[in-house]
Amino acid sequence: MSEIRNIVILTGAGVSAESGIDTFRDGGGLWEQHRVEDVATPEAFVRDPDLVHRFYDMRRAAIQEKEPNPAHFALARLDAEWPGELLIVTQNVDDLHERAGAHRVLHMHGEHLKAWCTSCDVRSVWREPLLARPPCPVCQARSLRPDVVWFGEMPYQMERIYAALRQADLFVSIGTSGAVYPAAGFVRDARELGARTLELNLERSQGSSWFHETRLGPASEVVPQWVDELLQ
Ligand code: BJW
Repeated sequence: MSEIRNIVILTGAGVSAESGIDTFRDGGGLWEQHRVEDVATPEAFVRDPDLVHRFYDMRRAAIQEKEPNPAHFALARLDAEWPGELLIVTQNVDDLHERAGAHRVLHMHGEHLKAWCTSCDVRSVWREPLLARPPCPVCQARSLRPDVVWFGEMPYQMERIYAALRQADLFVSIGTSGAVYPAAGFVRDARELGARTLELNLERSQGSSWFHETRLGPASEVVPQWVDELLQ
């Protein structure tokens, strides 16, 4: 492993599953009979803002009760001890990587614990419900929405992600189905740019054939094993 210096890690809902946070596409992937694709869009928010606020208020409250699991802690240890470049690109909107102690984390699909004011364009730390339309703490407009990236919107910090992928010697994907782009395309991008590619997942993802290596198992087991190997 001595030739590996720069690492990009992509995480998805599977890394938080054992913390008790539901994934999107396992077990039916429905919330009150709605598919995620029907609530996580700007069109859904225009059509039925109360429905969308209830969906996010419930999930924002729920994540504050959850705790990081051994996969989050192993990645935080890797972040602390890895001497080269490392970037954890998470699709997750929970804060469990940070609560486990990781610092080099980028939330490409936003964060549950932030609200975005569409009047003044400021993002504020937010832990409370939005259904009652509380005022923006900066401009007082009642225009707050969850600071998450919906289908059809541009994920955050794409330039920084692609810059890291260009430098990566190793790309590791953990607990993501490979169903949602552009994240689902990172393995192909990384591989074409010369990185070794590794998948850690409960089952093979949709883009599994792009990985040089796949290790199957629960994240709480396969991630700590892989981190131990890398740091030994
Ligand atoms: C375990 C485990 C355990 C379980 N241990 N593992 C047609 C073709 C191609 C693309 C498109 C298309 N039509 C439209 C698009 C684009 C669209 C898209 O991809 N749609 C698909 C449905 C096809 N994408 C977009 O619109 C994105 N924007 C965009 O493309 O902008 C233009 C652009 C162009 C070029 C460059 C850049 C930009 C935006 C996507 C936004 C996604 N938002 C959501 C909601 C976020 C807020 C919220 O949380 O509500 O993000 S959707 C949802 O899916 C969420 C997730 O981050 C994302 C990915 O899900 P994830 O994490 O993979 O979860 P699951 O449930 O799918 O999988 C769980 C995995 O865990 C499984 O593999 C299990 O095996 C595993 N697992 N337990 C280990 N214990």
